[in-house]
Amino acid sequence: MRIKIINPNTTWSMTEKIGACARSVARSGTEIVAVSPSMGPASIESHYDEALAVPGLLQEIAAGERDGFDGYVIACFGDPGLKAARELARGPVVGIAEAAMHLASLVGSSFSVVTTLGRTVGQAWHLAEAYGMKRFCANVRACEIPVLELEAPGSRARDRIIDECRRALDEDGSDVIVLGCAGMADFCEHIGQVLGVPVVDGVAAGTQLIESLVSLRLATSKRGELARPLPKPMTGLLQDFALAPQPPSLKRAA
Ligand code: 2AL
Repeated sequence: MRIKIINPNTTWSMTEKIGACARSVARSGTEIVAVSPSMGPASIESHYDEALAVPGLLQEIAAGERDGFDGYVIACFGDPGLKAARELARGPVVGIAEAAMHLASLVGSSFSVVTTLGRTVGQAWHLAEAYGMKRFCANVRACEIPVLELEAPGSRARDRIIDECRRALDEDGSDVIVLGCAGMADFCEHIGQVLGVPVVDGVAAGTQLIESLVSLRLATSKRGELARPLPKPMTGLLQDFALAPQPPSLKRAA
C-alpha cells in the first residue's frame, strides 16, 4: 500500500525526520512518501499558522488522489484541515493528535499531552474534547520550546521534554504520555525508555492506524457530511482550488 504523510509545515528537515519515523514503524510492503506543501508557514503554533497551512495541505491531498495513494496522515498535532482532507480523499485520513490520543486511551487510565508552546495547549484540549478523549486526558502541558527549536542542537529539547513528562506523571495522576508535536517523533523511543511508561508519538500511531484502515478496506464514509465537496467557482488566489464535477461513474462508486 502507498501512504502519504503530509507535514503541513514547510520545514523539510522536519518532514524528512517524520518520514524516517513513519518508515521505521511501517509494514514491509508499505511505501511511505512524506511531503510538505509548497506554500504555508515554516511551523504551526497558532490558529493563524494553522489556517494558513490548510490550503497547501489540501493541494497535497488533491495531488495524492491523482497519484493514487491509499491513505494519508496529517502530521501536525493540531490536526489542521482534517475534515476537509477527509472530504477530498477517497481513502482514509488520520491526524496525529487523534491517532495518538486514541491509542493512548487503550494503554493506560489517563494520559498527559506534553506539547511545545503554552499557546497551543487550548487547541490540544479542544481536540481532546472534539474526539471524545477529554475523559482520558489528565492534562495538557507545554515545555515552551518553539517547534523549530526542537531540532536546534543547543536547545536541550529532549531533556526539557523529559523533565515536563516527569512533572506530568508526578502531578497529573496520568500513566501515559502523548507527545504533542510531530517534531518530537524521533525522541519517542528514548523518552519511553527513560520514563518506563507508554509514550505515544502520533506519527507512528497515525502511520499504523492508516495501515490498519487501508488493509481492512475502511475508508471515509461518503454518505453524508464527509462527501466530496460540491463543485463551485473559487475566486482570487483560491481559483485553482475549484473542484470539477465528478463523472457519473465515479459518483456511483463514492
Ligand atoms: C506542531 C506540529 O506537530 N507541527 C508543527 O508545526 N506544530 N504542533 C505543536 N503543538 O506545536
